Amino acid sequence: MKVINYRSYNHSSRIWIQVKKDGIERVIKQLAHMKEVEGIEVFREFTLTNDAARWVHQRFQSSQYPLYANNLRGQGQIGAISDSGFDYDMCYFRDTSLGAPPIDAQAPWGDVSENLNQRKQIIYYAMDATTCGQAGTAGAESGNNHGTHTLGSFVGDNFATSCTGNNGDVGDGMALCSKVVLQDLGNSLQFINNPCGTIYDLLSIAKADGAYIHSDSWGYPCNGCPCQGNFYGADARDLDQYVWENKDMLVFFAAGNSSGSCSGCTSTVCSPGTCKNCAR
Ligand SMILES: [Ca+2]
Ligand SMILES: [Ca+2]
Ligand SMILES: [Ca+2]
Repeated sequence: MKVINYRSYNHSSRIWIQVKKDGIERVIKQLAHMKEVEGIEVFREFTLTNDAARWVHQRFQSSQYPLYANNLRGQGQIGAISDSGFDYDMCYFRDTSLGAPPIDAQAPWGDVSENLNQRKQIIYYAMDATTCGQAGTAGAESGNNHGTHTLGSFVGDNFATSCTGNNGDVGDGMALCSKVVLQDLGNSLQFINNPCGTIYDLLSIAKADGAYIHSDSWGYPCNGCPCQGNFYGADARDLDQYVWENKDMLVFFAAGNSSGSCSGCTSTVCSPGTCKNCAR
């Protein structure tokens, strides 16, 4: 048995262990008899999800934007997003006078100050180191535009036109006037898959920077039918625990991409999107 990582929170602690296949039954029996153990779960790898558009969420009629018509564009708000790397220099996010956002590349997270004067990105957390505790690399890794795509859907605003005066440029995001906290988990979602931390950590770091909305487009894959990722487990519970302790935080999780490819399955929303105190 090998201990992979350990995280301690106010509400509970988490230990990730690796066990050889032929010894797994014996280890589970031993752990289950310990009074300190609340639960034992199989750890699964998270994958990237989400595919979205602005008008779908506003009226589900092409080119109609009732939220913008009522001047709801994310003004004065700070959102946070965790995903694969972000192309922070793209026209939808770039600050043409201040340049790159402040970058916090290594734990302890939060020791680099955010810059609220930035047009869009007040801080970039490069949490994508392959080894926990090492320095990460800001920016999108080659061959993966998922984080840039979801960030654009969330708060993107091409500087060609001001966010306040119209229905946005082509490709602008939903909350086009909002600022944002970026959490780069890496191409393979290393931060949560290795695992160096949990959704509870991501929400804590975001709130410390003033974000009260957290966008997440990742989760367990369906892995066939019946969908093996559709369950309520430790990760969904971490999210609910955080929201229970921080009732001003609203977390959005993608409902997944499996409903079309998983024919016959009725429940293809996967953990942690199976959370109870979140939006999907
Ligand atoms: Ca990166
Ligand atoms: Ca740091
Ligand atoms: Ca724009």
